[in-house]
This record gives sequence, structure tokens and C-alpha cells, in this order.
Amino acid sequence: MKKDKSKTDKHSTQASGGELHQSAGGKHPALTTNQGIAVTDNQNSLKANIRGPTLLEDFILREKITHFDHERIPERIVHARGTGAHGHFELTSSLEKYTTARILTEIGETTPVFTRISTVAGGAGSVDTPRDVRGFAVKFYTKEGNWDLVGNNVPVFFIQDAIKFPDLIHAVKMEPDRGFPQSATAHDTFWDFISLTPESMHMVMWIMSDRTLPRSLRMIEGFGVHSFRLINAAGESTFVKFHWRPHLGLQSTLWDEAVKIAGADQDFHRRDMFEAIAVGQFPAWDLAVQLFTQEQANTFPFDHLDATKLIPEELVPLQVIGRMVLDRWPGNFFAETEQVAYCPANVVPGIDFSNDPLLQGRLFSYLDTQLSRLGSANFHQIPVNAPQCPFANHQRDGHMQMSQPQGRVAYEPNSLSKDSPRETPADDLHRSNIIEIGQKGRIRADSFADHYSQARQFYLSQTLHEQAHMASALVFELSKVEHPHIREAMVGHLRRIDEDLARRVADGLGLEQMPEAPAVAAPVQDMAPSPALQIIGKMKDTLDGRSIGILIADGSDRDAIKAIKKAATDAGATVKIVAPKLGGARLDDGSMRKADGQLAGTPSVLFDAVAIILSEDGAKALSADVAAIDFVRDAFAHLKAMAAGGGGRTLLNAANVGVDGGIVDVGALGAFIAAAKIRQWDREKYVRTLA
Ligand code: HDE
Repeated sequence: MKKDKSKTDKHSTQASGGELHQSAGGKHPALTTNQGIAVTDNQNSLKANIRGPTLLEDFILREKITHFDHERIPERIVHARGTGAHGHFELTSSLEKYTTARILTEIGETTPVFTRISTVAGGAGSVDTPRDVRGFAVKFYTKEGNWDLVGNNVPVFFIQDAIKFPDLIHAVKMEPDRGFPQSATAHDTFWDFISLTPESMHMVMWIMSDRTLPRSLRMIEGFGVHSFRLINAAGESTFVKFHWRPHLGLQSTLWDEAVKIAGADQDFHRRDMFEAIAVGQFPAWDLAVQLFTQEQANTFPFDHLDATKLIPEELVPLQVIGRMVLDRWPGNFFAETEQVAYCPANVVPGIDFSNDPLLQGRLFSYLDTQLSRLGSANFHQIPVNAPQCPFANHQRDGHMQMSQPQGRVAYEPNSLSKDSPRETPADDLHRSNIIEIGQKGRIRADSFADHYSQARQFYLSQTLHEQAHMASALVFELSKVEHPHIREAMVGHLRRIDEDLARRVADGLGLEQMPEAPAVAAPVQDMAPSPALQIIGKMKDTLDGRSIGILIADGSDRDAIKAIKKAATDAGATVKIVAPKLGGARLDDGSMRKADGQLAGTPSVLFDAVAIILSEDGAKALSADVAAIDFVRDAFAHLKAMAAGGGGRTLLNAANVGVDGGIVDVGALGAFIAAAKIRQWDREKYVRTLA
């Protein structure tokens, strides 16, 4: 069953005859039916007479409509909305001491990958910027078979045992009697389940943080979440946690910004990834590992098999071992991004599973769901899913069988076909000798009982701004909950995490008295704060991958536009000109400058910093336009750097926007670029309540 790549890749729109015709200014294949029959008229169905009924014998019409009727497949039950790209992984540091997996030991080898980053709760057509975890799934097409590292951009999870997953997802998805909300946690059923599931509290801290509001898919971390095992040539096992670290650093939007982006560009993240790859700014991540032994694990103040816990970097440092670059957008979205099927059970020899009960359940779920989503046990033959190394076995037939295994023998052992596939002796694959003993039962270890210590550690590790965002997020979310007892139960849990946080949320909700904190099964420990858990601390001082908008109108200063554009581009940013009319503006020297975006459709939420280059007349005209007022007011409220000259300042005044160090003169190029690289955190206390 060796994959014939040439055959699968040839699936194009070209007619089987292959003959090209010359017309419409190009050479094109003949339009045919799926049977290869030429279509002479693609505009009119076959009719009995000029104004008569359509004939059933029109097989061209029937085939076309039938195919169309069946173009959709079931969307993923979770992670339905995703963005995928091809790329490669290169190993820079060998883990030979720990594993036999060639992808982790052969330095300099490049392995093709297909990576899909997704939201979790929304449907395939939902917006890109809800408050949500991002899936981070990588398929490595290794020489030893496919290895899928199916992770998230958050290193922990809501639940400890897979048996709770359907409950969690039913609670977060739109409520079944009403069919809303789409792609949101801010509703009763989600918070009801969470308030009754204390093990989710650590994850709740992560999802209420700005981690779930990424600025770009290129600016998120990825985590394998569970502990896996690496197995070396001697059969010895070492635990490993996998981490992806973005080359562009971490960056998030503010909540108000994310909400407005959803209106301005519902495909904000997908478009960003598409455009970045198109211009050669390839998204890249380092792959890092945390390695530890069972003996070390025994000293941790938590159980590493519990997926609601992370291992602080300060406890087990990260070692960077390679990098992934995404450099090719799929040729066809459906064929690849939609049909790709990841499965955590796809591991290569030298990588093995841990006993994490969440991971164990996942090992079953993915293949199972893909059978119904992709409709056939042969979905591994779809090019994006097929291994790129030889593979062979005696599995046969089934719906949509694409390969044609030859010969008489489809079983093993056999004496009739010496060349048919045989087992590889286990010794050659160096399997570990892991022994399991103990009493069977529906049980949970006491070491899984502490649900608050790491939630507390996460909260206390954040900067004051990030803590304030978390408190506001909780107030927002719980304000959407109709049932008071759910709100109160949540504030009770927060008291176990941090009294100050609980007070802020109780104040925000207007609770008259503090609810009781729930009893705990294990004492809450004070763990040392881990700055590595912040976003602000991990933002990079760069404009790479960032975008700057220049608002212009008739009469704008041509030289100033040119100078800002050059300074921003030189610093790595993408620059877009925004004007009241797409055709552009007539500048002060009489020249026309075309716009990349029309003002009403290109709000400042689409940019990381903005320059307002206007004549006094231009500013006067724009002062009467709410789109222009919102442009600068939002840029200010979203803590963005602004460059503004004479007319620009007039517009800022009209918008009642204050002045601070993040607003510089259009001529102060160096100051503008420096300010554009960061958010103006000092401004935040003037635009929203932080206490
Ligand atoms: Fe998934 N998850 N998951 N999950 N998951 C799926 O598989 C599941 C979990 C993750 O881009 C499904 O093909 C169970 C953790 C990603 O195609 C399904 C449990 C993590 C993706 C499934 C979890 C993930 C999925 C739905 C609890 C981070 C998208 C469609 C035991 C480590 C992959 C599909 C893509 C998708 C089951 C929890 C990551 C239903 C049962 C924890 C990135 O099989």
C-alpha cells in the first residue's frame, strides 16, 4: 500500500484528456463532467423546448447539482474553525540520550509538517477572535511515520479525566434549547459546569487572561499539555513536555479590541497568516522540551500526570531543540486544512504515552471522530494525512479505497507471499519496559486533589495590567450568567485563588456579600510566582509581524507619509494607507495617493500603531466623521502609539483624546517606532478601571 504521490497530487481541474484549448486569452483544459465528457454549455440546462421544462436526462445538470449537494462534511465537534499551513521542522539539538526517534536525534534533518491552529468552541464559520483557547496541532511527516503533536496554546486543561470531556464541551457549546451563544464561554451552562468542577480553576485563570485573545496566530505559544515519555536505545524512559515558542514573541489584543476586530474582519487571524506567508514573512516557532525523570517528578508539589497542572519553567527549564517554519499555504483549503486529521495516538518509536487519564482518553477519541467526519476508514489515504514514508499492511477495501494492493495475500502470517508486509521485531524499536500493578477501579489519585495552588500561582505571576484584565474578564463573563447562584459559586472559588481577585469580581458584579469559599480537599500551597507565565513579560521589542496604519485625506503631507512609511517598513512593519475614499487622496503636492483601505471599513483595531497625517482642512472634514473619531479614540483606548502632526492633533482634540508619551509628532520618527513596538500600558489607568 505504498503511497503513489504523483497520482494523488494530480487531482486537478484538468480534464483527463489533457488537451489544452486556446481561448479567453489563455490555454485551458476542456470543461468536462466527472466522467470526462465535454460540457458544451455550462449556462443552460437541457430543456424540452425553448421555454419548456428541464429534462431528467440532463446528466450534466444532475451530476453538477448532486456533487454540490454533497460538498459539506460534518465539521469538527470541537476546533471546527482552523487555519493551516505547510512547513518544515529542523532539529538543532539531539535528544539521542533520551530517545530513538529519528526526528529528535538527526540534527539538521528537515521534516515536512502541516500545522493547524484553531479556536475550540465556535463552528467552522465563526469569527477568529472570540475569547477562546487556540488548538495548536502539528503533523510531522517523519521517516518513521507520522507523529502528531496535538496541543493547545494553553499548557493545562479544564478536566483531569477524559470521561468529563463530553460534559465540558456540551456546557461550553451553544445551549441546546436555543442554539446560542456561538463561540463564547459567557453563558450559564459553561459557568454552571465550571462552578461545579473545581479542577478547572487553573484553566479558568488561563482562559480569563489575555492568552485567549491573541493578536496573531504567529504570536502564540503551543503546548503538548500532557507529559509524554521518551524511550532511548536501552529502553529507559524520560518524561517530556513539549513547548512551541513563537519567534515574534507573545502578543495579545485587549478585550474591547478583539470584540471590534470581530466586526471589522471576521477572518483576522486567517488573513494575517495567509498574508504573512504570501509575502515571505514565514511564521516560526522554536520547539523546546522539559525533560524529567520519575525521581524528579516524585519531588514536585503536584502530579505531572494531572493535565490541570503545568511544570513551572523555573522548576524544570526549557531546552530548545529545533524550529518549525510555516512557508506554504495549502493549495486548497478543504483538501488540506479541512480534511487534515490529527491524532495524539500517532507517535513514532522512541516517543510514548504517559498515564495521564486525559491523554489516555484522547488516544481513543480522534480516530473515532474522524471516521464519521471524513466518512471512511481510508481517510489516511487523503494526501494531507498520508505518511510520506513507505507504509504497508493487510488492511483492505472500505469506502473510498484509493490504493490498489496487489496479489493474493491479505493476511499474515503467510507462506504464499514472501514479499508481503511483516512485523518489525520489538527489539528493533526499543520499547520501554513499563510495569503496571495495582487495584483496578473508577478511582482518582489523591495527588490530583489540589485545584487552587497553580491557579493562584498563575494569577500572582501576572503584571498588574494582566491581573486587571483577568478580573474584568471574569466580571464580563459572569455578568452574562442569569443564575445568581452560579455567579456566587464562582466568586467562592476565586476566594481560594486570591482574596483580592475575588473582591474585585464581587465588586464588579455588585454582590452584596462575599460568598463562602468552598471546602478544599488539599491545602492551597503558595508557589513561587513564575514570570514566564506572563504575556507582557514575553512581548518582543520588535515591529516584525506588526502593522501600522496611516490615516490620510486630501491635503495630507506627502513627505511625512513617505518618511513614516519608510521608517515603519525598515523596522519590519507592514504599512497600510487609510483614506476616506479607496481611490485615495490628493496630497499637498498635488499628487494622488491611493489607499489600501477605506476609512469606515479599516478601523484602527486592525493596526498595532497609527499615524494621523492630515492637513487642517482634512482634519476639519474628518472631525465630522464618526469613523475618523472612532479611529483615533480606539487607538488611544487600545493603548496604541500614535504619530500626529498639526491636522492630526486637531482630530485628536475633536475626538477628546488626551496627550501622553505614546502620542508623538509625525516628525519624531525614532520616537514613534520605539512607541509602536509596545503598548502604552501607562495610559491604561486613564481609559479603564484597573482596581
Ligand atoms: Fe482534543 N479533540 N480532545 N484536545 N483537540 C479534537 O478530534 C478530545 C484536548 C485538540 O486541528 C477532536 O479530529 C478529548 C486537549 C486540537 O484538527 C476530538 C479530549 C488538547 C484539536 C477531540 C480532548 C486537545 C482537537 C475533534 C479530552 C490539547 C484540533 C476533531 C480527553 C492538548 C485538531 C478531531 C485539528 C480535536 C477529543 C482534550 C487539542 C473530538 C476526548 C487536552 C488542537 O477527537
